[in-house]
Amino acid sequence: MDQVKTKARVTLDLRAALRFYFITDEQAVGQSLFDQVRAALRGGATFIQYRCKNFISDRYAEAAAIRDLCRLNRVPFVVNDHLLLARAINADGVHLGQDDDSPATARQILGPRAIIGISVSNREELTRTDLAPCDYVGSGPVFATGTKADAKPVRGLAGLKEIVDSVSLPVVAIGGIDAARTPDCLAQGAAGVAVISAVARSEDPQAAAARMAAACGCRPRDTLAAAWQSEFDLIRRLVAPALPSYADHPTLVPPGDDAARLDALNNPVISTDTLREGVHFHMPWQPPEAIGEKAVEVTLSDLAACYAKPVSLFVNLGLPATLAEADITRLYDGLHAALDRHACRLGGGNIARAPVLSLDLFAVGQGRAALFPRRGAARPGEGLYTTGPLGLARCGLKALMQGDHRFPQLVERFLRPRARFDAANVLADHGITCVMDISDGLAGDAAHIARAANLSIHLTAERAAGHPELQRFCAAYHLDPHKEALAGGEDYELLFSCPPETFAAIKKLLPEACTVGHLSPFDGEYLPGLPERIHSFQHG
Ligand code: 3NM
Repeated sequence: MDQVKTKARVTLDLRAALRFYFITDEQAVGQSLFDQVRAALRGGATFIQYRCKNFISDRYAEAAAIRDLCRLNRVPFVVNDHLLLARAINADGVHLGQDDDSPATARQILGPRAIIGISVSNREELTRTDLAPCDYVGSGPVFATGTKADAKPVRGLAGLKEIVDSVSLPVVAIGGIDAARTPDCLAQGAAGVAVISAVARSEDPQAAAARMAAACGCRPRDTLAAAWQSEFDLIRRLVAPALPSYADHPTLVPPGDDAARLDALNNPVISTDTLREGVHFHMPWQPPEAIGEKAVEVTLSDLAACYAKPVSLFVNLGLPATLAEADITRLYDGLHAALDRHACRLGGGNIARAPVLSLDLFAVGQGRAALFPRRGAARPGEGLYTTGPLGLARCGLKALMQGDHRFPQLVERFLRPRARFDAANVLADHGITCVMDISDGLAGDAAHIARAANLSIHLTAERAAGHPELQRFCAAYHLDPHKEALAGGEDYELLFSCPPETFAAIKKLLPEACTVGHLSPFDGEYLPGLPERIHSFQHG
């Protein structure tokens, strides 16, 4: 047979991900499709296909929940047949049969990054299939299957090998496969095996999935559910990297006892923060280390805004049972890295099960004796300023969600903001008394100052929107950079007010600082003339 070669779009990662491919079974009794996927993932499935021939819109929420579960586990999630459902649900891709929409149409609708799979049973189908837009081929039935009513004639291992040898795309074997038959399929050069009944119709789907994972040479997923029995062990391992550093940190008894003891702190300053998956961070777009780092930075940012030097941080972690233990360790790697950066120590904390990953953080810092900035200290006639450009993090998240790699500085700002202790020191040295960090967006945070000081603020965010990459991003996506700067939260720059001549001196030391408003006596509106409605990140 002629070799049907196509340009490989597929990365090695996709080939590896196809190893243990689970497909949902709408005929299975007593188990929802969500339950099936959860069991398959816990057992070690590396790829999930949502197959629901009788899909009706009532099932949308379940399909979306399965997608989220796959994202949480970093396992690709594709939809069988329903191209528009794949698009609506923002799946990672689609798997098409010979009689479905064409791969070219799928590529057009789902975009360049989508995973597109196509079923090819035999030589005749291969010659009429346009493989160019495809990323992988599903080939079967290798063995007799009772699961697919309209299955083609059985092709056997030789038929599978024929397809594997004819295409340069990874091939997934399907049809009547179980753990015992898996090695034979892989021996034909298949990248992986796809199964329905071997997992979904087994007495114990998770154990069956673990058997399949073992046959595929994949490790069972090391989830917290498995690690939970050794909770104290987990805590010890998470805390261990910090312990050597306590030797030179006299203010603290290290974690491990019932409570931490801080030696007498002059002017203690305390702040708390909460971060929840799906609200404050998003596992699909943020690596666990970055989530850990950011959690620390945003909590310490409140201390920076109060001129306090960080001393210790307490972390209460809510962990979903589906989270891999390796991801928790990576989260703590990020946490320790950020704590080290600020010479801050982990004071202790707690771990509990939770429906989604959540972090409640509590920071203790040492304040300055004579200076504790207050929002209400702003005065009419002063200018309002930030320590750097705004809107970057907001647009960085948008770029990440689009899979657009052209804006690294924006993405970096979203992923790894830094608490501005450097800038806070400059402001403190200039005696600035009204400071806060920008976490909810300039408009929202300026309103806090206006309310606390009972004055009106005329915002002018054009200069804060001047970052060249932000300008390029907004041009590419037809957005107004001014609005992005006004609405964008999570930049964690400091917002402060002072007389213009003081700002001139500060600007010499913080060249990125810029004017964002002017303060005047209250005229009936806190933020007069604010353009349209500004959507800031307001979390309930
Ligand atoms: N497609 P089981 S065979 C969905 O030959 C499907 O393309 C096939 O189910 C093909 O693992 C099949 O229970 C059913 O045999 C696979």
